Amino acid sequence: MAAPGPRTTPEIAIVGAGMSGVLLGIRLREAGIESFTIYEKGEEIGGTWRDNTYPGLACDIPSRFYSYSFAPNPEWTRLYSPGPEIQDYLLKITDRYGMREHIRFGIEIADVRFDEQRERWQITTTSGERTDADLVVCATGLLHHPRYPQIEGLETFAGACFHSARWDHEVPLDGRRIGIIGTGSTGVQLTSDLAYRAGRLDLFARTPQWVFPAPNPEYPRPLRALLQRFAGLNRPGYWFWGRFMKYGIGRAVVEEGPQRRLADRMCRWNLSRVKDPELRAKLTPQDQPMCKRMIVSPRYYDAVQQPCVDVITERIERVEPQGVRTADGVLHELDVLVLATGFDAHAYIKPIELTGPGGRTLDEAWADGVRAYRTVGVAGFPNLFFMLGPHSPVGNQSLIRVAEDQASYIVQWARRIRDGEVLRAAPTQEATDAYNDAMRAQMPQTAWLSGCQSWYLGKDGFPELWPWRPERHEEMLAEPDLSEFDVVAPGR
Ligand code: NA7
Repeated sequence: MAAPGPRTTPEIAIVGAGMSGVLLGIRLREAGIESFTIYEKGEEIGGTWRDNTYPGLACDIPSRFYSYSFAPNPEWTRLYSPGPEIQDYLLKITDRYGMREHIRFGIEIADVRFDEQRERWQITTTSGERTDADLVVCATGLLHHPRYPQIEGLETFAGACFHSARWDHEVPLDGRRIGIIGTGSTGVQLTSDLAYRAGRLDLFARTPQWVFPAPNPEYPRPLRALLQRFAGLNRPGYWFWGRFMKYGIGRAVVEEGPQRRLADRMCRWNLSRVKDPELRAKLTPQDQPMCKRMIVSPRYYDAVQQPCVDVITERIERVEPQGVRTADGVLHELDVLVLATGFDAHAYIKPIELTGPGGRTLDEAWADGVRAYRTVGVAGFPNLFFMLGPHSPVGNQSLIRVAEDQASYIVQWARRIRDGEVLRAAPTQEATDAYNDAMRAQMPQTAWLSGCQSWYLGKDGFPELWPWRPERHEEMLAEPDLSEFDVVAPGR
């Protein structure tokens, strides 16, 4: 039986209206493709920048570079902007590029399965609505599912208790006894803010982390006005910070060399600023800098030296109605308990059920560990792409830059479908295996396997990050390599 004819108006379903889903919409429209829908389960765009509203929230990438390359933002107030500014920026871009008319808010996708007869994906929402798509893109984000700790008695706490990504703004903070569990980027940013507001702050630090002392200067008003007036002046900032990240930390995390040594020294020097030797010992990590995601903060060590702050490294035994009891028997009485315990970065599209041709599910395909093709495709799953999917995080780089590489790659496939060159295409198993083998061979050069636990590691203990220099990601996604795909043309 001949395959169906060309899909000149390909239906494209994008799941998620965060930074990457909106970006893909903008790029599709630029390519003259308007037949796309972005499904968003929430009531607003923004993904992680919509969900996270905790005090002290900021991006750890310089904002001039944490911007869409085609839409610089003259209004950034600081080198590392606060979270609300980033969400504001994303809202403006969504409106400026007319993306709202493509977004269906409040629609949660439950099931995506390939209909072999019609050679299309069939999508079912949680309310039972069904629709078809020629191309499905999972833009569901990386840091999306809060991870709640398994601590005995957590539910018995009598005060306010919430995850950092589900901040309860009704709860007063000033002058109160606040506990924070977790010392990742979130715990560090929270501490840097709450140390100056709390009556007492107990920081439960199971594993201390290295902190890079990047300053965070304010951009003066006259400069912002100038950048507003002359748009071209924004370009050097993007270029400079892009280079800085690419040749600095972008090298340090994936290879030995002067960048890694410098980052290492900067972190150690930063820690040496903690005067009290006992406190300094508590804050000294056992692993190498950058094994976990490097934390960027100019204020953290000043914050932990505030008289109201207590860094607690004793193991948490349980939570009781009055507070947290540690293994030494001490009860740390609290009014507010914040769980800065991170996210399940390995859920990807879950809880959506995804079933490809032959009834093979994505869970089955990834039973032995996550194996994607060049961060975007999956062998045996045609016309299915990921944005910020497996191995996408390019160590401490701007995920916007990473998403831009992926968006232009996906648009190239969408064009081929629209132009009748392709009906469906999936990466071959052989190409996928070769890519994953090369990645594994490279991993020992990175800093992530130097002996720590982190959200970078997948269930097979293998980091789900990009192990090469950032420019390799751009190169690998510059153009589809057709020899690595099983391609079916229309009508064949
Ligand atoms: P992270 O970086 O995953 O940090 C989570 C923190 O929570 C980390 O310090 C964990 O300690 C701690 N944690 C988790 N569970 C527990 C329990 N049960 N008891 C004590 N401590 C616990 O999440 P973040 O939100 O800070 O940052 C995520 C990313 O967002 C970040 O990397 C940036 O890219 C932006 P552990 O180290 O496991 O001992």
